Amino acid sequence: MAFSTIALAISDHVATLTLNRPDRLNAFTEAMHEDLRGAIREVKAGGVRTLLLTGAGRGFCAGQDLTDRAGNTAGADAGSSLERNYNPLIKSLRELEMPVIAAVNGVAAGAGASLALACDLVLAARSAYFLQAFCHIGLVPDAGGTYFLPRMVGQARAMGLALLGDRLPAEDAERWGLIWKCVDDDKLAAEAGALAKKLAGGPTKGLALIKQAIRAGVQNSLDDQLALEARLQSVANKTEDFREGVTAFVQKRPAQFKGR
Ligand code: LHQ
Repeated sequence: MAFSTIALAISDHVATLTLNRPDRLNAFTEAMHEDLRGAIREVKAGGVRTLLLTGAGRGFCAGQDLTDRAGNTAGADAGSSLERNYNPLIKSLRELEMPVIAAVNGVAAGAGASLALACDLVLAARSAYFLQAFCHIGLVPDAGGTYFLPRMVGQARAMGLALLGDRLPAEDAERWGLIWKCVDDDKLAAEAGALAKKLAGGPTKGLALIKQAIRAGVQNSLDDQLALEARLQSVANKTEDFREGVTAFVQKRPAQFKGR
């Protein structure tokens, strides 16, 4: 499928999805949402074992394109745009049965920051920053922002970020536990690529179950979480990759996981 606002490259079980409107810092438009739906369909169609999201040019994503008429930005109902576009996007990324990595190459603002935070692992270039831009235009953090932030950095920091809308540099984001890792700008693409390759060679079904368990652990009681771990472990335990992992351990060789 050909896309006009993003690029999708699939190689060695890694899908690299690049937001590609660099002159607008990759801000979301209605057309981009349509492209993203198509790309996620392709990723789910088979063979992909890790998704890597990044941005073209100097930004990662500046959130909603505030000039996109089709996106009903000014005057029309932002809530319906969220229900139609953003909420399904965030849910579909969270539910993908494979690791999803964000390589944040530059500013991640508004819903662009939420997009990054919806990913399982976030790497960011040292010069990148996260910006809860919503308060500057009289809006509420959306696309999951008010869900992710307090869970990831606690109430005090979430409130400060959302009410003040100051830039949070990548190094602080790492220190605060908002992201996995901050790396030098010139190393971001290589590090993110290496991470994606490593994860794509992993036991994909088991990794998907890990995502599910860690997410549920944030809200479950200990009893519920212990029960969930038992259920998920019986699923993991029936995969071909589990058998391969144990066999490889016994035979003292690296495991060759197939994602099955
Ligand atoms: C942009 C944008 C942009 C259009 C940069 N739109 N052109 C909202 C409403 C409805 C439905 C659902 O959800 C939402 C959620 C949201 O995401 S609301 C938050 C929307 N985003 C923002 O408010 C961020 C606006 N952008 C900025 O504050 C700055 O551009 C940042 C801080 C991101 C980057 O600043 P600079 O590095 O100084 O770059 P710049 O401002 O010069 O931007 C470069 C170009 O990109 C510029 O165009 P130009 O023609 O002058 O070169 C900007 O106008 C354009 N651009 N963000 N969101």
